[in-house]
Amino acid sequence: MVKRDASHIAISLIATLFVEGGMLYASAQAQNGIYENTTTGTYGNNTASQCASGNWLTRTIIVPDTFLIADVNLGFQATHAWRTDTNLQLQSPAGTVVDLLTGNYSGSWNNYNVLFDDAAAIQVDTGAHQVDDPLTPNYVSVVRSEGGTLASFNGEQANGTWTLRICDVYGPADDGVFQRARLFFTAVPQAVLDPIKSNAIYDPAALGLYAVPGNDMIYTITVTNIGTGPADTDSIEIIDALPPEVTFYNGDIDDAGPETDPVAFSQAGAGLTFTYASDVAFSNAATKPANFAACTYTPVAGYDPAVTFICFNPKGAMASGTPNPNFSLSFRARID
Ligand SMILES: [Ca+2]
Ligand SMILES: [Ca+2]
Ligand SMILES: [Ca+2]
Ligand SMILES: [Ca+2]
Repeated sequence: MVKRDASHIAISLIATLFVEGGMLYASAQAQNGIYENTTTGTYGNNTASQCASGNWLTRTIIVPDTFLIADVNLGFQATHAWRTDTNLQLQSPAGTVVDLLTGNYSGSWNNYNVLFDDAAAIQVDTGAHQVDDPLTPNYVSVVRSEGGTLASFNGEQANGTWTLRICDVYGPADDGVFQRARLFFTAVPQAVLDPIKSNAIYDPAALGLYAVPGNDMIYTITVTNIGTGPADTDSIEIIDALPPEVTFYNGDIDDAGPETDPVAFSQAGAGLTFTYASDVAFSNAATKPANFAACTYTPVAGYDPAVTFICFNPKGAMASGTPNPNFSLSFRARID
């Protein structure tokens, strides 16, 4: 679900855009962040039971960005003379825990310098990975977990504190030294809707009219999808507060011009449909209606001073792409 309150934007639009569903939220740069911990530390002198009871070396990685996870890989590097003593767990901000290394002390190979990736051809410490890991470059051996799968984190929010728990289940002959770990994300494509509101004097005869009381204004809300994915079908709701110094005009927005309804719609690449009768509603409430369905006022013909909010719900799944798709909604109001 994505919700963006357009009142955060420094324009006069007091609108709420709702974009419901799986494809929204993260900024495109989020997946380019570097989320890594390089604070070394010794882990060891545990027995299996101590390890299970939580006697871990702990390292955390903070993800400051907000996005949903489509895929995550974990880079992990530790020095160890008998590396399969290592038990490694990763816990997400949501609390999901996955074992990457189970501590089965099955082989004496030195060091881990791995990238855990569910898509890797081989499991850690099997096949071609039954060799010492070199320590450069970082995370050079691409392997699958021998415990759970990283896909368990898919669909979760990446933002927050990730925790690594590391222990040596077979001591005290040898300990390990944690060197570094890094999270690599692919974000779920998301719609990010950017609204702008503008106004212009209504002057169809080009008389050079001024924005003074008695004349009409055309207000236009333009919404651009600057994100990487489409908005969910029918999910866009815009609730705009009419400026207090104007009165909504419930008539033909452009008189003799080609429009016929009180609201004009246009789009570029957005792939939406717009039907005035079903996709525009009104409110005479003092405070912002909670959603489009709560806009239940029927305005009278002509100028109606009772209208306080105008509500829009264009239909379809707003597309993403290059150039960024956009749509515009215009209505008319008289300056009091
Ligand atoms: Ca060894
Ligand atoms: Ca992966
Ligand atoms: Ca050991
Ligand atoms: Ca007209």
